[in-house]
Amino acid sequence: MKKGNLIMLAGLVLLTLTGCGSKENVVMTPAGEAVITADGKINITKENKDVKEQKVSEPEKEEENKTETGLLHVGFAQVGSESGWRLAQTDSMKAAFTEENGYRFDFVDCNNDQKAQISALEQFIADKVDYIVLDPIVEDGYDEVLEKAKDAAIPVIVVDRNISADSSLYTCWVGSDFTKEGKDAANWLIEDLNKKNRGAEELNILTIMGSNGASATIGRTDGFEEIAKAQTNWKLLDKQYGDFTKDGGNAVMKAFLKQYKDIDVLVCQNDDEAFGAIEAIKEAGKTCGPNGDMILISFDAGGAAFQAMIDGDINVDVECNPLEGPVVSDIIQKLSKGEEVEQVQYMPEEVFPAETAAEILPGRAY
Ligand code: GYE
Repeated sequence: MKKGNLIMLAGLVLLTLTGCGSKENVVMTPAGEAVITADGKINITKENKDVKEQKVSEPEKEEENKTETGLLHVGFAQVGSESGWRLAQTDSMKAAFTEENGYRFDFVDCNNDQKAQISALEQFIADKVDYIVLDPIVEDGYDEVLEKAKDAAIPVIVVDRNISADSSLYTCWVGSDFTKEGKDAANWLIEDLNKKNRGAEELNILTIMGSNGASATIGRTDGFEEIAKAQTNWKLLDKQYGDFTKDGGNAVMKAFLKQYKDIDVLVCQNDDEAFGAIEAIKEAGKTCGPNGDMILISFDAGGAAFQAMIDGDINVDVECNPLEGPVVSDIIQKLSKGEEVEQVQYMPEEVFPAETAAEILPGRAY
């Protein structure tokens, strides 16, 4: 028997004999057979044996996490692998949470399925991980599982997308200001049109949104529309979900091209959707980009999108920074030392118009 278990056993026996333990407090002898109940009687039942197994196995598990391996056990419930941005964020997390850096890292790709994500979180809680990292697929519906993590005293760090749950249910959040990204896109459009003396032109605008319920979708849509609705000559014709994928962007754009003959601006809420839309636009014999038939605005600003700007297909890309691994690791290190961390941390981000792409691409990290 381990030293920790012996101490725990002695403590519980003492509690029991001094009458401080509740009637349900039952303890096994080191041999694992006899049970001493609160009233001092020795009892052997299958039921009690089960209780013993629960009580004594908890500290054993903790020891396994922290002392035996010496590693901090972190579980990451990732959204999925829908986009280039997502793969860059996964790489950033995996590079930060290595064994050499002192971590045991459990990575779960939840394939854009909230139920699967909640199960992954429940498994992390059952495994008694030291920290949970959650990138929430949608904003709502995590309250109950976060309550369970809180009851188990497992700190939860939310990354990238936001959740609607009360902030007392998680330790902190690190990610992007999606509403600001949406506003930045609209403000870039105002400036660009003004530079070209097109500020007063009637504009037909279409949006391919991300996935339904994701805070990245909600923020980018709200931010863009807040500015757009104040421009009396801008017409927001339509918006449809493209699920942040190339296929989704392609399908929505094909439908838009059938339905709308006069498109001035297309907003794609991520680069993958933009790549799918560009294919559909070209197939339809049309063009997009700085010298094209329509202005194309994208979000994320990954390397492939810089190339598409250089190739003349995208007008501007609003950056969304996926390099969250080192930031989250730093938060966990601080928490482990008992230090305070910021409740909300935004990633640094910029806006990249096509004319800056050739100069900037070589220095990009993703
Ligand atoms: O823009 C998109 C990804 O949540 C910010 O999700 C993220 C978004 C990102 O699939 O490419």
